[in-house]
Amino acid sequence: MDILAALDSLVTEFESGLALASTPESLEELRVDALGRKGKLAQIMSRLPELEPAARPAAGQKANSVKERCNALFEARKQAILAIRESAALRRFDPTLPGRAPWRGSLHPTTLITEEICAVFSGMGFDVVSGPEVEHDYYNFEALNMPAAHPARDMQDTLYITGQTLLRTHTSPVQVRSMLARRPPLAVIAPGKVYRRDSDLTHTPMFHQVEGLLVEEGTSLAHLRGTLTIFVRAVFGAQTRVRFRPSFFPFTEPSAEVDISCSICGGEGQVAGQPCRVCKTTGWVEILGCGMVDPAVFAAVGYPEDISGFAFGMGVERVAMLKYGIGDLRMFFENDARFLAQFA
Ligand code: 2NM
Repeated sequence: MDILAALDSLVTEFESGLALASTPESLEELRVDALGRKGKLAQIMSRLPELEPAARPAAGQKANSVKERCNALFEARKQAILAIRESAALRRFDPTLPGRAPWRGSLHPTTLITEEICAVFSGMGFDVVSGPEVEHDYYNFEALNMPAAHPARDMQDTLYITGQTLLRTHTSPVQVRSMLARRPPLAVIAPGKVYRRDSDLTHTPMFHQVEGLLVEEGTSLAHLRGTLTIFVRAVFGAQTRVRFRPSFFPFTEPSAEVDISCSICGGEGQVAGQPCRVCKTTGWVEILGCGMVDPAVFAAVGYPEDISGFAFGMGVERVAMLKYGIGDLRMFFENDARFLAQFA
């Protein structure tokens, strides 16, 4: 074949080769094969001396335009292949697939249990009230039958701010404030943070309490027992048994501690033949303290001598631990997302 014809067929072959190539790699292979240093064009050009000297410039010019034409064809085909690839990638994105569920926060178990406790008492007509965490000595101790010299003050390891102000050691001062602000009959429940100078495996310097108070003429221990039994069965289930043990608090007389049948082993003392770690095989766990409000407390708030009422208090973290079988108090304060997400 003469050189000029060879140049023409190089272009046609290159063009049909490009049409068949479908990847940038095979395209590049074609380009090197046709236009590379040892490619077909170079081979054809090596035959230039075969031509008459006068015919050589025209052949050289044609070779150049063949090279340009091939390069242009190559570029166009390459862009087309890349465009196809991109649209294929777009088609692989399926907009009808359901999205990833967004990470949703959840309430802290302390909040959940506080709300649950308050909801049960709200249902029985108690008002939910709150008060300051920085308290005056008077509301935290004095009005609660714990005067300065009273040995009961030693029961509280108090965080003092000044001589007379302190971080409340229980939410009872809120009840005192409620009694001062209202007249009987009244029924209030006071949830909130309380502080004690105590820190070990089973005590934190801050924890949460819910305390309740009901004052109404003719209130008896039976009302207290009935109210707390309804509460316990609402939170721990209708099968839960309740027992009262005599106890002592400066602000109640008589006083009692309330045990419930263990929510983990159902009062059996064993779980799957193993000793229950929550009730330590006794089948009972202490859940709260309570009593009939001491007349000295009523005197401090100026209530009539013949009035009566009951009060009770419980630790929220403790209730949550018993309800959910949480073995370690630290879980409540570490804010490990894996722990918290289980209450979503
Ligand atoms: C408890 C146990 C017993 C209590 C008493 C009062 C008040 F202010 F009315 F006197 N509020 N809370 C009380 C009584 C709290 O917690 C273990």
